[in-house]
Amino acid sequence: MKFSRFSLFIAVLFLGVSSAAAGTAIEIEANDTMTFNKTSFEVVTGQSVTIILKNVGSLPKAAMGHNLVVLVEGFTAAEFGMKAMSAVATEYIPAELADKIVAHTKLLGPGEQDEIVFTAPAPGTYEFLCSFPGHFALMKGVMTVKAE
Ligand SMILES: [Cu+2]
Repeated sequence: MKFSRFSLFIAVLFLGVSSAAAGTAIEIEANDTMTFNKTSFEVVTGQSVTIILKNVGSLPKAAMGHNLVVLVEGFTAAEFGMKAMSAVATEYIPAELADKIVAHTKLLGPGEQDEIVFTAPAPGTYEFLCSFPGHFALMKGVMTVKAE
């Protein structure tokens, strides 16, 4: 009797641990009309977040490449997008803005996809964008991080 109660306790403990550590996956598509099919999503602070970005378009990467950059709280898609335009050599991820980025995918050509994994930061709202020149006007959104 004592032993089975203990087993139950262990099982509950495991369940608790696994649900706390359970991650979430968000799939977002980018297309030739310069849009993300998802412009907002919610996660829980401390949660492991996987973002899968798919470029479902067919235009060449040099004309219609897409990435997804999640910014730190308070830094806007417009600010990042303006500064990213000239960062051709680093695929529109300016080295000087490294501390403004929570996570980013690589730049994707047609039919490509990339996956990024990060831990959801403190509760708040975080803008994300595609930093390919000019795209941030349409390709942006908000990640909301909720408290546990
Ligand atoms: Cu784009």
